[in-house]
Amino acid sequence: MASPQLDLVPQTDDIANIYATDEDNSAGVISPDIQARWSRLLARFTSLYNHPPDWVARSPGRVNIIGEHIDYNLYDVLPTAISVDVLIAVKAVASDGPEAHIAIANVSPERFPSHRFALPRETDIEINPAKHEWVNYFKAGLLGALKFLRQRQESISFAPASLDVLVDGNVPPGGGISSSAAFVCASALAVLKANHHDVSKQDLLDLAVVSERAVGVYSGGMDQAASIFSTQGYLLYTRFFPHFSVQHVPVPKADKDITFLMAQSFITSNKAETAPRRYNLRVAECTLAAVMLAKGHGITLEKDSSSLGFSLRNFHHEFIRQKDRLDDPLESQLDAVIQITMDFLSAEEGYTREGIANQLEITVPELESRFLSAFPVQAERFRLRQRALHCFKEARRVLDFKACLSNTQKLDDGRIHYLGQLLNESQASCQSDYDCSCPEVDDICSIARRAGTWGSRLTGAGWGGCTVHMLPQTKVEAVTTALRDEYYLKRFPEMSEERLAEAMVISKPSHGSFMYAVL
Ligand code: NG1
Ligand code: MG
Repeated sequence: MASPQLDLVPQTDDIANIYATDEDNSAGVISPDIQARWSRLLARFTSLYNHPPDWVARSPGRVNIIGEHIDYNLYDVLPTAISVDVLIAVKAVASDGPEAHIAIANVSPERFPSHRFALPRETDIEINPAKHEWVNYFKAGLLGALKFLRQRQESISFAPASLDVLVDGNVPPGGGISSSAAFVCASALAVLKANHHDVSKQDLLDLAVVSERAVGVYSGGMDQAASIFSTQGYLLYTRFFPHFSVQHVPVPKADKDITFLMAQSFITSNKAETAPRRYNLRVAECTLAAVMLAKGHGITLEKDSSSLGFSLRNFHHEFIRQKDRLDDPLESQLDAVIQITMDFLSAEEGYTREGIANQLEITVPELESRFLSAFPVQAERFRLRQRALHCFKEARRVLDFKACLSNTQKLDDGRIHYLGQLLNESQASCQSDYDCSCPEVDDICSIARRAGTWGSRLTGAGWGGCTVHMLPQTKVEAVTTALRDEYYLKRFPEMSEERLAEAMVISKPSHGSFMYAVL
């Protein structure tokens, strides 16, 4: 059988909201080497299942350029999709029994073995987060998609289609660039399309954020937003307050071609295990800072959409409203809340539970049940001033970074260095005030800067994970060589070439999720 061809012309008429839009250069979305990977995927699918797929869903990994640990405070962030992605080829097939089934394989079957499982007709499929299987991420997207279809079709007799599925992902797993969001989004998209449903980006986002929690991860929303909404060549200015919205921010031309490099530290901070002392604790500290600042200024906060219901953005808004300054530019609003944080929150070694409870005029058990029980938190001291200062200043840096990109047709050297400085300041703040870096990440950033980056910082949750660097294309060779010699080979002399090849990813802002029809 001849290898099926990929339809490179997006079919904007039927699933316009997911396909590349008209103003995009759709031919540029897929380069010749990527086409080769797609062709291999189609050929593998055909030889495996004896028929070609109908659709290929794609969703990319993401990098957060700036705005770290502020999405759950409902402040704006600036991530973008990167060129590594998850491709899922799918075909709806006849069921061979009363129940539908899923046959799923991966192009690397040694690493990711094939599975086959039944789809219960009226109940949800089960996922065991304790059992770490690659197929869980597909199941998470499948679960979200089927729930969505059941609700939409308002009919319990909705019969999901049996599917043949083949997955090809090249986002390094566990590397801090959201292979999970890429996989879950692509899976949901593939299942929806195979069941004849054209989903909007907003619906896909909402269901993917909830789906990923089924795998045991609390998600702030930034990762899925970047994977779904990004557009090639643009950063995705993502807002969570007062509502979710996105704006595509171009990276203007410069004399030197600007590139982003992602470099893994290979230090893993397993969220499931460390969250009570790290990620969750930061969420709690920010919430407590917001509540303390509000109490100190006679403000009663209404609940918002953040995980614990009281975000720093919410306090900021109410404080500025009280001062009748809501028409002021956001930058000067932030300067005002930075000032009152320094005046009001203690610079001591952090607050105890008793100290916070006293100021809030509640008991310690009340404090614990209201703010420290939604998920486990382990801490003696709560560094409210440092965490709040990081968030407000990081939010300011996001605005400054975006303004610097937006106010010009061409980035001159001065502007480029200013952008790099904001990235470096973000790293310094993550290192000191937010305490979410680690010696290895600091080391990578220093090596990279010495070798010629404009700016280097951690990206994602931190405590290890991934770093992002802004550099001229002409310095890529020097920086990757320096990182290889001075970081990877030094710290991990035993590392295989295969792993080393996954350590660094070079990418320009890339396209978010899309779907291709196979003709
Ligand atoms: P990572 O750990 O890189 O997936 C996490 C959160 C984000 C955001 C960043 C910090 C999840 C799935 N993602 O990213 O929402 O809060 O940390 O900016 O938890
Ligand atoms: Mg993730």
